[in-house]
Amino acid sequence: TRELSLAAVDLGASSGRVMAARVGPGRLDLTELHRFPNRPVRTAGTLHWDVLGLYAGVLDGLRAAGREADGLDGIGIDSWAVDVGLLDADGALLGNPVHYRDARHETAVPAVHAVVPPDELYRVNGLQHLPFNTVFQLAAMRGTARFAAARQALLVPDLLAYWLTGARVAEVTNASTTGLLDATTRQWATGLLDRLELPRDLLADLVQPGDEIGRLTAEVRAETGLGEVPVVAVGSHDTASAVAGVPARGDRFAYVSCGTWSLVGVELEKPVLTEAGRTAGFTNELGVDGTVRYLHNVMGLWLLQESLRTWAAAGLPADLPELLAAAARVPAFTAVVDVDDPRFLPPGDVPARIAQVCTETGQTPPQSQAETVRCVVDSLALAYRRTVRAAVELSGRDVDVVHLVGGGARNALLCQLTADACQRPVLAGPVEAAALGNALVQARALGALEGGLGEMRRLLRTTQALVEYRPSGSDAGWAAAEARVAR
Ligand code: ADP
Ligand code: LRH
Repeated sequence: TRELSLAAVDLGASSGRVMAARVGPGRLDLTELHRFPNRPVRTAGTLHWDVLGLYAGVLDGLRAAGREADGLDGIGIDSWAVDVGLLDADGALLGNPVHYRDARHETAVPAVHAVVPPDELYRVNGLQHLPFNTVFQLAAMRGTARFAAARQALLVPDLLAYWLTGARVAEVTNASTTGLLDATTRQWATGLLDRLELPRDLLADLVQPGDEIGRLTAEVRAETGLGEVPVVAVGSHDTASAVAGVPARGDRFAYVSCGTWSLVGVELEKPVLTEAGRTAGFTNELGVDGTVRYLHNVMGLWLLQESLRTWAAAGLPADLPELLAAAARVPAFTAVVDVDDPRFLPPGDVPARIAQVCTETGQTPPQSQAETVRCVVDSLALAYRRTVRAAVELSGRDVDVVHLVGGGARNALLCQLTADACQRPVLAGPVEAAALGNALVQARALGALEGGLGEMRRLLRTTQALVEYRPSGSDAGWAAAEARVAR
């Protein structure tokens, strides 16, 4: 075993980054080489991802990685889930991938459920019902000229890997977010595809984290100055990489992968496909090394991001650390909302929507920006409380600690309130858990590390700085606040 230089490409809904990792026995260093905003673009009524802009950012980052490290041993790519690019018979991209926050997907929900009722769908795919799951997106596109020309649908990391290597694959952790993967057999659910009249060959062959996807093409080598570097499949769903990057000891832990979304749950060996889990909104996504990420999508820091965007557009202060400092001085539970209210999903004036929900639930709406931020942070901690409790009850896995990873680990107010709300210690960090999980899977595949997730996590614990928040205060305030959030 030797030390390797790796590039971890991690595309979140708010920004993309290319990180350089040095990994070997006892060593795990991560440096940010290139970060670029991920700004959705609306054209002719449809919200898109600017996927060519993102790919250009990836190439810039890889060029920098090659320069800094004097060559690279491997590249891994992870991104947000569910969204796909359609390729025509020549392998050309048919338009920009549609953003999961576009409202059109949900028009197909009744049509899909008419063919496969929701409880039956869940028994096969084990997925939390979200109106933008790929199965609904594809059904919504049926009948369009674009769909008629499509021969293949590639998830975003697979699309980027295709452009880098020429190889078309479907990495399994991200495939598990489509609604078209059988949660039990872990193969494409051909029965579902047939019933929904979606062509089987629309989906590429599955690969596992650790498999080599291909080597950089001559074109990419010329663009980046790199050699024939392998692109290695990682947990290409960012949440799969982030959970691999949780520095847990043993299996009695819950996690909050806290970025644009907050993915809250536990890690299991086998899926839980119960009706109780379905109605509670729990998903069985696949993780690295055959694990199951039994979790619920909580609306997450999106509520803050979108509030800041609204305020900035109105010329109001929009500095997050300053607003959080002000929110820390607002009394707790002035107002609380159910962050999972579907009205918060689409882009728009989130502070106005929060005010409306408060009015509907008989609470005085926040009177200032600081009160709005406090309402969001209290309400997120409250959602983590009920979700951790539900994950424990539904899975039977007890937990002693909550690991909070991703950008939210920088939010000390949120971390402390999460410890208070969950009545458990919170271990915050690493912020770049997804990039670390990405790099660790590559490092093992390329021979620089041995062992399973336990060994990877041991390396994380010995190399990454973590902050512990102890639970404080009484549970009574949280229990009362919980009762106020009308579900
Ligand atoms: P994604 O991967 O979904 O794009 P990240 O994991 O990068 O998201 O997290 C971004 C979020 O992290 C921001 O929306 C913000 O709420 C939070 N964050 C980033 N920096 C800070 C900071 N200095 N203080 C508090 N929160 C922060
Ligand atoms: C987080 C994430 C989440 C998905 C959502 C679409 O970035 O991948 O796990 O549900 O984006």
